[in-house]
Amino acid sequence: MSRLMESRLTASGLDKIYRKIADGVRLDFGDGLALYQTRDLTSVACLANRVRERMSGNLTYFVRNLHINYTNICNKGCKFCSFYAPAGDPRGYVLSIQEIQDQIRKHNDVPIREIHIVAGINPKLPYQYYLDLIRAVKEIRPDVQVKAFTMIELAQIWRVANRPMEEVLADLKAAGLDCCPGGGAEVFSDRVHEELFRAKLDNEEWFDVTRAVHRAGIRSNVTMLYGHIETVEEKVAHLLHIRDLQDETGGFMCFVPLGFDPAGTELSHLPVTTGYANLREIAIARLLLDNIPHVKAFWVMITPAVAQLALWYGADDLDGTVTHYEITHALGDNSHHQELSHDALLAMIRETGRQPVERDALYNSVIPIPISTSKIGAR
Ligand code: V47
Repeated sequence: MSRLMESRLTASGLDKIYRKIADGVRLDFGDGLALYQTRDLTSVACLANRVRERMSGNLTYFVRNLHINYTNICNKGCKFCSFYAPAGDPRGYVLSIQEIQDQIRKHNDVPIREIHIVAGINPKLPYQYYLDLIRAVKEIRPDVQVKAFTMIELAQIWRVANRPMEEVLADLKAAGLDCCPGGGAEVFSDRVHEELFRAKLDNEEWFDVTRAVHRAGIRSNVTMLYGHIETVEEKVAHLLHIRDLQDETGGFMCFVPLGFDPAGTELSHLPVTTGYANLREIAIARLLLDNIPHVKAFWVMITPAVAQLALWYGADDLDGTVTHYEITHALGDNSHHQELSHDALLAMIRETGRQPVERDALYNSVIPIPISTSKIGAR
């Protein structure tokens, strides 16, 4: 470590954490608080980047993907959500299997690797709908991987199936489910749960569904929604809960921090998360989640500009080309068309000196990675 960096880390009180990271010692709750307390984000980033490069070298992952939201009708009434429509609301929709296939067919000429499918909790949908949905995707695009259903949706699918969770997961796998997205985790705090998303699974139930999913051999991602009413202590506890669960199951592929977008929600008086806050969440997550292989900078929510910087703040994944995203509108024009071309993503990554790796939903590289270019600084 350079003298400059050493004195900087000492001045910001992070020297103890630096030593732990250098020695491979796990950070604890107090370290998490210290990382949130300092304003010296450059030092936090320097530590996070060290861990990022230890875990992923110079590689930065991205995927050619599509998002499909099969229904916006939802009975959960989460205060942070602008996407949902309660039953009977004229904005409510359910996509038919035919409509879903039509959406996918529009991208027939694109070598998509992942289709990300999530939606509201619509109790009218029968068990068969979920199985048909996955089969319908695989029927017309057998080459793509289906990343579908949050733990909240899986609990609902289990409810309507009225069968043991193990059998439901086996059916979904047989239909073509490859992995699950990380949405719906929000913040594992009873207080925030009660205040913002009381009708949803509680934290223990979320862990139980995740355990069942991982036990069934289905890997998943995990998120944290920040920038609303949560405290720093609740964020550290959330990250440590994820770390504990990963020690137990090993089934998480990627952590995805999601900055709260207040537009159109019951919390619209709150400010939008800043670039500083977004980068800080990525860096601290990289440091605390020492057992999760990837940390995602989801450009749709934090903007492409901040996502690009995040590649030096702990992130090693930019998600993907996307095209259409209904949950939030980071590009600010209020349209759901949110897309980065394959070339734009490559250019964004290369400009930072990182090595792009096109991946599938399970983080397999689409083309073998040349060893010489995976080294830091190689061009
Ligand atoms: O579950 C809802 C969140 C999630 C808002 O797994 C909001 O790779 C911000 O989970 N402002 C869905 N966030 C998105 C998601 C996701 C996205 C990209 C990649 C992956 C992955 C997962 O969005 C929801 C909820 O936690 N959300 N409303 C809002 N107003």
